[in-house]
Amino acid sequence: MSLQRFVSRCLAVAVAAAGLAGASASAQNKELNLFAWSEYVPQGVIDGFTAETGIKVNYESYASNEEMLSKLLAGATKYDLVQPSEYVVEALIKQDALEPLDHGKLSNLGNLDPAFGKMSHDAGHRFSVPWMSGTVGIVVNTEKVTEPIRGYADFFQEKFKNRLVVLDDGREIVTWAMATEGIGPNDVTDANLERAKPIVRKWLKLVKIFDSDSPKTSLLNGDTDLGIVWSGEAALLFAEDAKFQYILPIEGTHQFIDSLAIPKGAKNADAAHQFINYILRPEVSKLISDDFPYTNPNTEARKLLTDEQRNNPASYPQGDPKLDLFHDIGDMAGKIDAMMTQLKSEL
Ligand code: SPD
Repeated sequence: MSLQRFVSRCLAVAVAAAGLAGASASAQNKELNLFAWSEYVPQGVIDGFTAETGIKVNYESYASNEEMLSKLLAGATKYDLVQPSEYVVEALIKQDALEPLDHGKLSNLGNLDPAFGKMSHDAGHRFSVPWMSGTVGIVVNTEKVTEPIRGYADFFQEKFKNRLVVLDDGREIVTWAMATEGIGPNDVTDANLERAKPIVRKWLKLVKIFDSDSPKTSLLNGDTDLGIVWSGEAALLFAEDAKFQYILPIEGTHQFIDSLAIPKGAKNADAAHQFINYILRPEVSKLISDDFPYTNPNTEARKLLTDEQRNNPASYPQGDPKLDLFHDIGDMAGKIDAMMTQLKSEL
């Protein structure tokens, strides 16, 4: 065979291979398996993305970081995009469980508030892009509860037994108990867990409903009068009726940053990048705020919000509240789970 024929045959093989690879890449990126928090992703955003790109989005939801982690790390299903909070992004990066983001595919990254790119869990958005930020705080139905409620110690009182809804989230609950002892949210040690344990035991007996999906529901329908909830839930309550006041506990509370990230080995990583870039558009990000009014990390989207949205005290807190991000606490997370399971089994 002549050299020329050999080269042209090699080229033909290479082109065919590239065609096959392209075909399989495009087949692969025609769907997106999104694993995200419940009550957080508007159907309109998913539909808009599909209409524009032809990519079908399979949205499966979870109610806690721990639930997401256990399914993700079990590896049974392959997700293309997950939505962990800051301390879980930190843990997943340490475990080398995330794909680095290709910033060349994220032309809308510059719309984000630069402050979010300086946070230690993922400085420079190497692996994650913020979806929404928020706080954990107290909602008081002021028509039913007239005494001042300033923090966790005021909230968990015997007289409020069976009138309380709280998040069903062990790390959060333990943090509240530690805060009443002056212990920071990231100082989770065996000794500090032992200090928190009797407090949590007493508190759990006062709670009527544990609900991380939609804690606003029981407050709205009058089944509970006080709640410790995600700020976006509180913002929806306030927008519905100003009798629902949001208080950031004086002992301090969690500021969370929930972000999109691509698990290592995701089959549809290109579709995942397209989705991330799509939600970074100001008008799309505003749609998320319209349905789920957390703190929008997108500077350009914030400009599109109404005054009513920007002035909602749960979405955009005023003053100088004591807020902390959570950090990865390694094996102590399992110890919190075990303690919470034991205390709940005593109820
Ligand atoms: N329904 C959406 C709730 C999002 C809450 N994310 C924060 C988790 C911090 N533990």
